[in-house]
Amino acid sequence: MAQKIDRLWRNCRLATLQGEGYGVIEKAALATTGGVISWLGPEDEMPEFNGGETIDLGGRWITPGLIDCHTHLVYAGNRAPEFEQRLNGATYEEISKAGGGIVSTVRATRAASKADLIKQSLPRLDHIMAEGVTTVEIKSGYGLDTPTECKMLEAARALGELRKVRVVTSFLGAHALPAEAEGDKDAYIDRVCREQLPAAAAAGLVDAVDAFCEGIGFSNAQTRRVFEAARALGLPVKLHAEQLSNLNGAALVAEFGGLSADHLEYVDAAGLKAMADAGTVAVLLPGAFYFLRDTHLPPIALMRKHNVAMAVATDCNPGSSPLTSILLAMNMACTLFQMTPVEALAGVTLHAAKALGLADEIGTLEPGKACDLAIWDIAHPAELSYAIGFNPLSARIKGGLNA
Ligand code: DI6
Ligand code: FE
Repeated sequence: MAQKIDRLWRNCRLATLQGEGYGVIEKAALATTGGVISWLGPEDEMPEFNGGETIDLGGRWITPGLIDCHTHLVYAGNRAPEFEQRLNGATYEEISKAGGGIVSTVRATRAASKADLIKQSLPRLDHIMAEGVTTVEIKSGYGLDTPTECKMLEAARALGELRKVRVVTSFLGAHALPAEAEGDKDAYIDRVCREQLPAAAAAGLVDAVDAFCEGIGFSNAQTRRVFEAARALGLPVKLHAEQLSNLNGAALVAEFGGLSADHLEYVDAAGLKAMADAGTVAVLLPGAFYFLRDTHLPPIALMRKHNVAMAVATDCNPGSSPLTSILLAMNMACTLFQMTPVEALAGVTLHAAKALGLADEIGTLEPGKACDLAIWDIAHPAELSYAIGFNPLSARIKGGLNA
């Protein structure tokens, strides 16, 4: 009996991201049933299907729906004045030490209602989704107290209800030191571990736990305490590691079997070796490198040598990466970091899924995975990394439906 399906896309080309390179299937078709991919392959090998609408794609390409696996897109206000200060000579670290930077966004985010936070964040999400993103990670970290951290995570979850996109949340209470902590980082980490994180986790708002391990953030020992609290709650960890200096954060997050270590401009071979052994993904954030006019490149060749999976994300945030384009992040990964277009595409699909612990559900085109697709008006997948500021998306499919 013919297999029952809901929809069939035919006369298309697939970049499955399975096997070698793009995992191309020419003259292909893809079927969906109940929101998952039920069949894909060359059209001339297609079995007989029963039911469903057929869509002729006229040779267009299908990739997995893109995944932005590192964003801070929920926040209030913006930091354009700080951008101006930096161009008048101040550094990101100086601004941070003078009470600007992250804590200025904390002031604005604390003052905003949840509804206002959603309203201000929605256009950023819409812009990201318009380039074929079907899953987005969103961090807290501009609250730095229990009510505001929870408000941010609730806003993030609400965005996932308002739009046809999967939202994955990360708790980032250890992002910066709030003014009321009066310089006492250890006492603040106590509150993160004993109050903020347990409260946010109990409310079901936390998919993973992140921290900012950095001179202007928290030490390796303080980060370890956050990870121990996460472990006690059964939550996976990830880390902003080695962005501006090397505090051995990569090895630390790997020790905890972490999902990802992110940024990594200053990571060394020992950190990468630990990540490779633990299966921890390197999340590269060229938008922050670009916007901070950083010159210290992440060691991409060493990552390849150690077989560390590399993801790419926008890091959408008001201070170091006001970027809402995953395609531009891919372009920058190629131009600034010399990643290849196939690495960039794997970085926003296959490896981004792994960085979120969702490799079984999304990130490649294969039967059984969610039917989250991006359909492109392109002649070759390298165009996705090549163009600057051009969006060739033809359709975005979430769970088998146009979204
Ligand atoms: N590293 C970053 O690049 C962002 N957070 C972090 O820990 C910056 C966040 C900001 O400046 O608002
Ligand atoms: Fe970040």
